[in-house]
Amino acid sequence: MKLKSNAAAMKSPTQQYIDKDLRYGAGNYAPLPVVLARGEGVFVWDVEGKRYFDMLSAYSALNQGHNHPRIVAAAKAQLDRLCLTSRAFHNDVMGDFLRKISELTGMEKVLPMNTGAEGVETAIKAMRRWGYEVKGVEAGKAEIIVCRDNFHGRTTTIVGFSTDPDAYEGYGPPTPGFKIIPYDDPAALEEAIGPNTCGFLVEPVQGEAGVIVPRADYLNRVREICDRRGILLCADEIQTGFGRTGRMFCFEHNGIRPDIMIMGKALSGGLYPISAIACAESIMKVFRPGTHGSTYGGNPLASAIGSAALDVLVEERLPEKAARLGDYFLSRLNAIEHPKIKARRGKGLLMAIEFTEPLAKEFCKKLLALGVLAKDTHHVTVRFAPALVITQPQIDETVEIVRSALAQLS
Ligand code: IF1
Repeated sequence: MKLKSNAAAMKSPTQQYIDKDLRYGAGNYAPLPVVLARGEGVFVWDVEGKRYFDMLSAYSALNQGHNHPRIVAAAKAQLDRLCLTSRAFHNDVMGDFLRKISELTGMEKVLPMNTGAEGVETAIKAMRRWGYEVKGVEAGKAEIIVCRDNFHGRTTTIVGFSTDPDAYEGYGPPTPGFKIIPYDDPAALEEAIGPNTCGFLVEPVQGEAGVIVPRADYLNRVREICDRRGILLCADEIQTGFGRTGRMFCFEHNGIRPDIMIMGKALSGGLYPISAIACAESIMKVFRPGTHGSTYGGNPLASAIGSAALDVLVEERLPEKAARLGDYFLSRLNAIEHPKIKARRGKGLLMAIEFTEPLAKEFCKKLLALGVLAKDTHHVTVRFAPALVITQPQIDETVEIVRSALAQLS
């Protein structure tokens, strides 16, 4: 008894927290050995009081920065008033939230859900029903085209059309009705479309694949093909949306609009899981009472948080900031010389360094020791995606740490 508590006392607070996670948690993640306790803007602090630059921003959920005071205040005010009603009744917060999404996206109708994956599932249902009810696809035959190396979430249907074995292996049988084509290849889309095709689901920049930015006119060509062939273009803006790439939505760089937009992550500024799809009434009308829903979707707390999160993006002009500071950040990364860096790329404040060999994890561990949090993907790539509230001096400081970590690489 005494021995045991002595042994526990000798462990660092960090190790004690980690031990508990490992003891009780499922092994579906392999986090870096840091335990975070507080966040503010671009910074987080661990349980021992050490400060880090957060270059992951919860995979772009924190575009507004950790614990943005305005979003936190909106959440607290709503917590004291009303949190959940279910959609069996109206609430006095959701309407304004949906109006703001409609105005930002230029889409007539909005359907709120919770997680990104649910948003994607909602879009899949919308495309299929549109296929049957509007396009006239034969019952049970609807087909959706997706891209190789996609990441759209973790449900069984979504991982069923993943090409990453880590994501799909052992979870079959896959949901039928999906066709996989190469990314950034308009000709492949043209060829894949058949009489039963109802839509094309695509990420404007592939995040998990390693920040793969397609050719500049890719989305324009995709838009033209979808129009001409009569299928829906559905953009997954869950990671690229809300200012991350330098425009409010990434497809705005191309001056086009998808038919269905899926959003999530920064829609809540990191306070709560909120997702949504937005589209024209002619598509959204396929959902009638009882045909889709969610207990928490559009709840008053989520609506208040989402409403404030959108106000912050607009009023602090975060998309413009991401464009300007993203160019600056990437130019600073480009100025670093290192024999093992193969590529540096990005759009706005969504950037990545790719190594010539699997050094990404080791690099992230060096960054961690020096006070920068970043995440490796596919062994060779490290993403940099700070909160859009980051300042130029903070970028300079981060880049100096990146330089030091690179110098320490074996
Ligand atoms: C995890 C990745 C990023 C997404 C796009 C839908 C979803 C995501 C474009 C689903 C979610 C997250 C999930 C998270 C890791 C992260 C991720 F590395 F796995 F791929 F960001 F790049 N569409 N991406 O990026 O949204 O249901 O999670 O809310 O650990 O799975 P969700």
